[in-house]
Amino acid sequence: MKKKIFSLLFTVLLSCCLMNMSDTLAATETTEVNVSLGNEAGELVFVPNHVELIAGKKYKIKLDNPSPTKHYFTAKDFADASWTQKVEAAKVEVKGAIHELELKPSAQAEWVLVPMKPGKYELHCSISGHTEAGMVGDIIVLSE
Ligand SMILES: [Cu+2]
Repeated sequence: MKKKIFSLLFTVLLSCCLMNMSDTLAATETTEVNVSLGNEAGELVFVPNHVELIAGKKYKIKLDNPSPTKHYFTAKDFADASWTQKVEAAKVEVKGAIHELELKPSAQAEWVLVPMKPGKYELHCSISGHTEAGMVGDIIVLSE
């Protein structure tokens, strides 16, 4: 019986902590970062292809695709090392784990997140041939 009460208390405490963490993160200032997938000339590039962020700060990564073909923003390790508040696109809000976003021509999406772990993370477009053609980049997360 004692054990049960203890584990219940622990669960309550733990969920309080997690909720506080989300609240704190949600309340901090948001820095906007723009990244284009491809360009109007149809080149297979990210613009910019190098992004520097600071761990623990909140960012709104605004993605757009000005090119005539569809592209992916794939950054799995970066996503795993970040806390995602939401992804917003075309009036839809997606919450939870995100690893990859697909943007059709002229599409836009906003990814609101807090990078949690310093490091160098790779970014690529996972459409066949695009990575090889140079559609790669890196995301550097600096410590606070
Ligand atoms: Cu691509």
